[in-house]
Amino acid sequence: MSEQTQHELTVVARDRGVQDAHAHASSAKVRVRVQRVNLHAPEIYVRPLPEIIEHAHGDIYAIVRVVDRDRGLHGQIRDLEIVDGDPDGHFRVVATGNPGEYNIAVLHLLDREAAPQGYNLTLRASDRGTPMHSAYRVVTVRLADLNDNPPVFDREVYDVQVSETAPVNTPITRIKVTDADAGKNAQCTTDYPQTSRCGTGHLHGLPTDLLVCGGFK
Ligand SMILES: [Ca+2]
Ligand SMILES: [Ca+2]
Ligand SMILES: [Ca+2]
Repeated sequence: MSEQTQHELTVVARDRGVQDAHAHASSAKVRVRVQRVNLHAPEIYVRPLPEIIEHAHGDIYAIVRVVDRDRGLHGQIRDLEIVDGDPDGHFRVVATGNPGEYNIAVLHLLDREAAPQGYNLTLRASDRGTPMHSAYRVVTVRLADLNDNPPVFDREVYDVQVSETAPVNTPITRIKVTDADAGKNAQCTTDYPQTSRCGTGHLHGLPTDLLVCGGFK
């Protein structure tokens, strides 16, 4: 579509001759070309998934539609890019083939533990107008947790000494277990399968005391 529209006017000039028979008239054409202006920045509309489960092959996280209210070249979309929020290149914008429609594709498996807050992808859409206009939109990607981490003790071996006369409920040592997952996937319980003399504890990433539950005699 042309970036300008043209209007043509005819202008007639007549003199004021004394008698109509001797009046003269001339005409000229006035051509007016109206240059289109890039008035609007593109508008970005996003339809994302609610969340992605980590380590799942998601392929596509969101469908993005970009529109521009200008006409002609000023209203055509040059590109849509991820300009921030994805330093390791986990996502990519892929054109669908439909004008102004793109997918945000997941290139690599996502690890919730590496990005517990998820991702805030900043999208930038630009038109082909002059001067070029751009618009930005932040898309939040939430990662759902998968139970892919075991509990981890803060030590492999706890060497402790305790008196054989230690009364019941005497603290022996403090044990800490952590789990890098989230929610229930990170909640741990402990027990002591090799002895009945010690109690059990419930850990949520916090230290717990191992107590004397029976006599050591
Ligand atoms: Ca525009
Ligand atoms: Ca876990
Ligand atoms: Ca996990």
